[in-house]
Amino acid sequence: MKITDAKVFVGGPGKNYVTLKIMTDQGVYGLGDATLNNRETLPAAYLQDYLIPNLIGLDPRNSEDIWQYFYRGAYFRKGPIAMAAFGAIDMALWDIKGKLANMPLYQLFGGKSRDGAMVYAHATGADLPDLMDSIAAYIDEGYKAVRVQCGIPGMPTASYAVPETKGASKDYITDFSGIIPKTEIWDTDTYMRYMPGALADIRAKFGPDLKLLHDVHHRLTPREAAAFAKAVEPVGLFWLEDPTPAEDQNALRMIRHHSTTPIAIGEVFNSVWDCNRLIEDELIDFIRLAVTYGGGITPMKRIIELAGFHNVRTGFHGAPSHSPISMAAQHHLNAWAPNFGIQEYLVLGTPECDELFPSDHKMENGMMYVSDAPGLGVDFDEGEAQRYSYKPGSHPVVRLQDGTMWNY
Ligand code: GCO
Ligand code: MG
Repeated sequence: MKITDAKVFVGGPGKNYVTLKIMTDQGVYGLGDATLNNRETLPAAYLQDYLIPNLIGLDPRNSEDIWQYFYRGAYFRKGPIAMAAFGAIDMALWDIKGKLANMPLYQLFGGKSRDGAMVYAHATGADLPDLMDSIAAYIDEGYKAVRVQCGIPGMPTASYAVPETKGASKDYITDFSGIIPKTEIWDTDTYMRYMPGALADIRAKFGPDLKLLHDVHHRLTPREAAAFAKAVEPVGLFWLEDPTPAEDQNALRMIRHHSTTPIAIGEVFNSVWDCNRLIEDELIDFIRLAVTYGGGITPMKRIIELAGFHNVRTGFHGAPSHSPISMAAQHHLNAWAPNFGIQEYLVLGTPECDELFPSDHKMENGMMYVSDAPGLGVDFDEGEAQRYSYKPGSHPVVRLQDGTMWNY
């Protein structure tokens, strides 16, 4: 069996999805997602210029060897652009494998460990009452878990994920007004004084059962993060996300020494070498790599298994910049992984998106039910794809009040 051709499409309804389609001499094809948010043309070029010419003629069933061929063959290791491109190829090869076996992917991983996988939604508000309304709306829709972010009184500008005005929404994933990012101004003291009390108010209003998550979006130093994690302990968060940037894996030790608040990290990681110490030294509770930036199903299965030995559960990144193809790969991993924790899932199901990526993965009452169709269980309508093309966009950058560059 041989790979005969592969194509890359960039575009989609309100997003620049990077979709890879690998064709074979037996008529079976596979799909992959290489979307690297706001840098989408780069993995697309890597695929087109280097990887696809090397794929032609290879046996698509040898997904392990093909992954090693590209990873080791590149000489330069890791990096989100390369890993997103390798990830798309790997997903597509697993899709082909599942279709050849006539089995949904979760069966090839070891079968189902649960009926449905719990997901969390994003509740946001310009201020705390606005956020409370947003949380209540998600509870009405049946969600069991919500991530909560709100505007902070006294903060110079609206910050991460938070709209400027009540009732408004904000596309903080990609702002299509231009390639030059807007600037948000951040003040850590204002955040530290306000947010623990706001989280306590949310817990008091909604009671003990609702699973509450909060994303710090890399804004604190390790010492500040430790103080914050300790202050919010009584709230009983399901997780505190990205409390501090984790290029320095050792930084997480400070938080662990001072608090039992569960820590989730990893949406910007792209290799086991970004999180091996975090996992092995049990400094985190949830690992958030996405199957796209993580290099595909092949390396992600290894990370999940390593995490399982250390009581670290999964909580994969699921921002809307991931196409339904990589989300499908995550639905299959979530159905199987014995150490599954939760899945971030932001409603992708617009009619346009469903027409471009038909599938029968189903969301019901805050739970995701994986499709039983062979392979990834998601298709790609090339006719529909002709309606879309690449549109430049950006997400904000962050500075402190004195102008110092900070972390978005
Ligand atoms: C999340 C993330 C996203 C990122 C986005 C950047 O928890 O979903 O923090 O909101 O900001 O993916 O591209
Ligand atoms: Mg996040």
